[in-house]
Amino acid sequence: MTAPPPAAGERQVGRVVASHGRQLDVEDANGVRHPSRLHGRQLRVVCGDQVHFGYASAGDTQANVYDILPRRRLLERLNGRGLPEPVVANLTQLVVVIAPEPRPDWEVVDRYLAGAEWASIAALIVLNKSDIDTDATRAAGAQLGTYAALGYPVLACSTRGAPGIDALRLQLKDATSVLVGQSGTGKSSLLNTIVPEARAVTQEISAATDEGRHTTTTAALHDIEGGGALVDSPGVRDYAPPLPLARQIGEGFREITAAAAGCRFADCLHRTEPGCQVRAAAAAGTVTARRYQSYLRLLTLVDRFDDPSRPGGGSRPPRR
Ligand SMILES: Nc1nc2c(ncn2[C@@H]2O[C@H](COP(=O)(O)OP(=O)(O)OP(=O)(O)O)[C@@H](O)[C@H]2O)c(=O)[nH]1
Ligand SMILES: [Mg+2]
Ligand SMILES: [Zn+2]
Repeated sequence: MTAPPPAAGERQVGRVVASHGRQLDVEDANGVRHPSRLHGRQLRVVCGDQVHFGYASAGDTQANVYDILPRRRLLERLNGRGLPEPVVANLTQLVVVIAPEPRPDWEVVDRYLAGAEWASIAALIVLNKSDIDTDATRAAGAQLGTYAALGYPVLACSTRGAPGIDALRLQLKDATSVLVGQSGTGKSSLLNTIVPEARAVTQEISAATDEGRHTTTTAALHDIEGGGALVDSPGVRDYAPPLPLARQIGEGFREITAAAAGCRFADCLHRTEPGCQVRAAAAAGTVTARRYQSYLRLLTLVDRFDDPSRPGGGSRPPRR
């Protein structure tokens, strides 16, 4: 749809539905899209942001985005220097998409979930491509049981006819959800199934490497008929959320938080401290060894970014 440009100087509130560097698509209150550019060098806008925008003069083909309204929840990632970068703003739910192919990287799943816990964002896990009838699918399904036991909603679905899409629709209703996960798990395919008008580009996984090829390169937001919005995001090879202090890392892992209540020391990091109930639980299997490893590796990452003598170290701004 094309809109008559608003009168020069008039500013309205809109929502960023796509962002390609400094070029944006802003949707106004009537659902009309306005190609826009950032006004001001310092502005850093992401998909999902609420912004003030308007046309500088009548007849302009592009609107200007002047500023960002306060963000509620924000999905962020750590860049290589250990600095947080915004990915999607004002979301309410993180949907971690895995598949039998490419093989799930569970540490990436744990990091998304930990980031969601630290940022108070609801999260669920979706096993897509459940139409593929292989041991890999069954193994992934079994791992999902661990997460269900922790209270995370989990569901299996497929964009190729097998059941599960209705359950996913129900989870997405009235929420602003972002699809995240490894490249090639079928995030854009899921978006196209839920919002057919989106017509997002999808692509076969490269057969040579069994690695997704990062088909989606920018996040884009689409309204879901009947309520809610869905953001498709580029796949990742690896992911780290912004990290809290070392003693707060455990709060990203529900079972570690629960077991930590029994540790001898209140500031126990659950590494080698005596009287650590988390380590005991990991040895006994009530905390899965794999999740415990994910926890320890995040702690190591905190050490690295806090150590100024290391590359990228000491660059982390103080948090909380
Ligand atoms: N068998 C099967 N294949 C699927 C399913 N969903 C998606 N695919 C295929 O998986 C491949 C990758 O799908 P995409 O939707 O492009 O994956 P993506 O997660 O968006 O990938 P990136 O944009 O790179 O992150 C495509 O060849 C899809 O046709 C499914 O439910 N079953
Ligand atoms: Mg995609
Ligand atoms: Zn402990």
